Amino acid sequence: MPSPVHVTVTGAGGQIGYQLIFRIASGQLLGPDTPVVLRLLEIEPAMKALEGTIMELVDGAFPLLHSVVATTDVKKAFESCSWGLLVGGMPRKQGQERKDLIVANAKIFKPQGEAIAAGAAKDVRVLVVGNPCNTNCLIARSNAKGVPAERFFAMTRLDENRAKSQLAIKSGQPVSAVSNLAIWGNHSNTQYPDAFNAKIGGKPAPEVITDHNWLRTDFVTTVQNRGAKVIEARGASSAASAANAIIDSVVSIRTATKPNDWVSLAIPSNGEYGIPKGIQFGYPVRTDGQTCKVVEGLPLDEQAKARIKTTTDELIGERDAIKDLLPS
Ligand code: NAX
Repeated sequence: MPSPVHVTVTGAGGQIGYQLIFRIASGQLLGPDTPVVLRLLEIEPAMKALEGTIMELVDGAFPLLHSVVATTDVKKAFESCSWGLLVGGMPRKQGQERKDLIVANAKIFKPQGEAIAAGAAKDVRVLVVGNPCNTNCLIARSNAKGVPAERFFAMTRLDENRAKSQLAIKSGQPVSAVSNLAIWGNHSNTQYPDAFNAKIGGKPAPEVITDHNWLRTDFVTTVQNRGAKVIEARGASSAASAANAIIDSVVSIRTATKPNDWVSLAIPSNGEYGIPKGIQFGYPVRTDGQTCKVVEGLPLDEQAKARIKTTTDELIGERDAIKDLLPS
């Protein structure tokens, strides 16, 4: 057996944590040959619930689960960590302004970035899920001195998966036939799910779905507002599908992208498509399993450009709201 890989999950006692950690323990994150040490970070009031979840982990008798560390100490949580899954955060309170939520969460992600720099493994890679995930990722990344920026990702995969399923349903094809689906920008309701560069059964999606008005309007708003619809129906936000998207994201980061396809990840902008450098932006991305690159040169019509500008402006506003937490 190879040495175990340390995987840190923050907010492990929350509802996504409950869906996620069993899948990691079963080998779905890092494959069937890699033992894992789960390092679970929570705040004090959630430790009791986490204890119960850990009892269930033990009761699962997972052969790949080497050991579990549960802690409220952010430094201890990230010791030797090769994969940091930053899920935990503060939910929006009634009447709270989005800006206040951003600032409250920002304060969580600064020390986590510092702890990653101080104690994580040399090969650490980090996926930020806790919202607002693009900007939380920017904060963690900026405060993780010495860790290359390209090791930080924010999650747009749930949006990609939602968008693929909508195209599959509309075209009557299986979801496995849908590829090349980019989510541009922020993981918020300003995101732009791009049907015009997507493919269905290898053909351009707009050739398969000829109702272009639907692709431009209802498709986009359905994907943008899917999270709110799930809350409305379930009385709680997406958890199992979010955990599933975390697994998909990590698998996509650590394995080579299929030929001619791409995946959706928010990575630090290097100015591709005219996006300001440094913001954590959802792009179409390809990887060889080590280095991720933005797929450049995709055609974007005027409406796509306008939508991308809207989501870019939102990210710039979020960055400006937390600029005090970014090291100068
Ligand atoms: P829960 O409220 O169920 O769980 C969050 C957990 O984080 C709680 O157990 C809480 O105690 C813990 N926590 C709070 N402060 C912490 C800190 N400083 N350190 C460690 N843990 C801390 O939320 P859940 O439904 O699990 O969602 C978690 C986050 O994912 C939220 O921010 C949510 O908005 C975000 N989401 C992001 C998605 C994405 O696609 N990027 C989709 C799903 C989800 O909405």
